[in-house]
Amino acid sequence: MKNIAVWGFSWVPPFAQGLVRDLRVRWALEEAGLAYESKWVDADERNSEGYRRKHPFGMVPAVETDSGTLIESGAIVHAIAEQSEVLMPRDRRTETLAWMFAALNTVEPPLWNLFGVDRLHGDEAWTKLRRPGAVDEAKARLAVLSAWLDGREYLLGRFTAADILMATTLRFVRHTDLVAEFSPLNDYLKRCEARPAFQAALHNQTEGYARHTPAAA
Ligand SMILES: N[C@@H](CCC(=O)N[C@@H](CS)C(=O)NCC(=O)O)C(=O)O
Repeated sequence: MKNIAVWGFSWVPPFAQGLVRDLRVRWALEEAGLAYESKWVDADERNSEGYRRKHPFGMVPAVETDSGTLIESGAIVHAIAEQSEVLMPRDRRTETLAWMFAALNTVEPPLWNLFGVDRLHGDEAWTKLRRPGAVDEAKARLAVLSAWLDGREYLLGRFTAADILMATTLRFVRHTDLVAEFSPLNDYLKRCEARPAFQAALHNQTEGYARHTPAAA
């Protein structure tokens, strides 16, 4: 993978900063030691024909490389991990992949749902009825995940690409105390976020927003 460009949103409101999924891709590239360029798309451009040729849904992240364009944060992190022993140990590829799917397919849906209830639709009446169930569903997943992490530094014991997807997923409920309620989970998230590669990725994403902050924001 060469000449890598990562597309993210040029700006998002503060409640979403540090959560947009190009963070996963940046983090994986930083862990793998692969250089990349940041490219930014704004709310209007993302629906343009030009951008939709990169990402058919007009979303981020999209990644351009010398061998083509990639979409879907999980698939992109996987493609990067395929090239990095740090992210996908050769003898534990299947396990790594299983936990990558667990992050995206089992843990992300209830956490993203709660994020939507609270942060995207919080001022709508229906959320009052929906929220208790959404919290219960998130908690049920977090309880199991926390038990798995009790006594493990990372999902597979050692750090892999699965931790990038899991930790960024846990951040979707950073506006609640749900992660803090489970100390193995809380320690895990802090451990992941303390990694220099995570810090570099967050810095690169946030720096982009600082440069593009709308005058009225
Ligand atoms: N499953 C996709 C989801 C991508 C996604 O939801 N991206 C958000 C930013 S984090 C986005 O572009 N939202 C704009 C929209 O929903 O149209 C992935 O993991 O890449």
